[in-house]
Amino acid sequence: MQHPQQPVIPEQSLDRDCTTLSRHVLQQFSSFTPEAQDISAIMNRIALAAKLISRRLSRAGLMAGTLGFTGETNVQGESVKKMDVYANDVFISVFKQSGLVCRLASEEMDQPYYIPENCPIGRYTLLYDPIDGSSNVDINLNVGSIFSIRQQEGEDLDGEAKDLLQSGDKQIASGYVLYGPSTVFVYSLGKGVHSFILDPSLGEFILAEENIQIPEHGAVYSVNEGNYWQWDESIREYIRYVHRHEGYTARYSGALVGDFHRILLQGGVFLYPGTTNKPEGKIRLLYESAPLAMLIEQAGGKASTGTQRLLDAVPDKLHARTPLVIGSQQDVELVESFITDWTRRKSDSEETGTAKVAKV
Ligand code: FDP
Repeated sequence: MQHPQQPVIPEQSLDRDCTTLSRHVLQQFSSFTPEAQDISAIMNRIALAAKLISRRLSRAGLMAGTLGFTGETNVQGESVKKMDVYANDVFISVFKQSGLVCRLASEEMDQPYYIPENCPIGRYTLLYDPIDGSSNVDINLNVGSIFSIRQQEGEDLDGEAKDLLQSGDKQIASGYVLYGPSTVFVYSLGKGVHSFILDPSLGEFILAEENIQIPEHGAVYSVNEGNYWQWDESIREYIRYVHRHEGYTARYSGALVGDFHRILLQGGVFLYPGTTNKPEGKIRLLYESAPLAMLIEQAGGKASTGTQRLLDAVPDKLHARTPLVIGSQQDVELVESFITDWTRRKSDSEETGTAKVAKV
């Protein structure tokens, strides 16, 4: 009951404004354990990184030395952008002297980066893609950051981080930041998927949606169709199928985080299959597809390599890639059915020596 002398407070909106990311993370734990404090502190630092990157991106066109390429090539053989370097350094800087994270591994670094003052006390490893979709940076379109947190297993005395070469089920948290018209932070600790929007006036991520559930089916298919000539016949058959049936629409922004976010909220499927030039596709397992796979499963969707559950895939190296099919359950299963069907027909035709028959 309201006390007569107390002002009437619009409780719902205030409660919502006070549900910051850090409060929400702590609420995910049943008690204020050391683990709860650690994870909350890690999330706060990732949020700080997100704010720094968001600030830089919003001013990029106004500041000298922020856009364009550095002239270097990264471990993936891709041209490095100045924003990639900045964002990569931001993640390292926010974890310095934290005592939380001993190792960081990212798309931009050949080997894991060890923060000496945090080792060996820092029991966690942060895997991240600092700027995902970096071809969008110079044209002021959406980009993202993706992250995954794993427990460090063993001492890693040889510095090879071999304990990271395990399945995606080893992740204890994952998420992404979408730098769009607003900056959105989405995360999961294995208890649902939750989104937050950066309120620039407060400098805080405020709860937008809790326990997001992806629709079982959506109209969107999101794929770079320019690779059609390089795909396996099964993927071509799937694409011909959606071209020839009512109810499908294509969306592809060139930034996985943006395309994934649309599908998480509205349903559909994102795919980056293997190509002739890149049989494993383009998307990196440890810091791109596995974190998103954890989120999609938590939201009731599905993530697959096309032939197996994505979270079961075990990388053979830090920068391993996998084909990725991710999104609504029914839409992922439809893509998988084309792959299974084609594989079966191919092996039948090889056995009998008959010609391959196109399905659609
Ligand atoms: P980028 O290389 O620009 O960082 O995995 C990285 C990624 O972008 C995804 O964000 C995006 O979906 C995809 O690659 C785009 O690749 P294509 O240009 O080959 O379609």
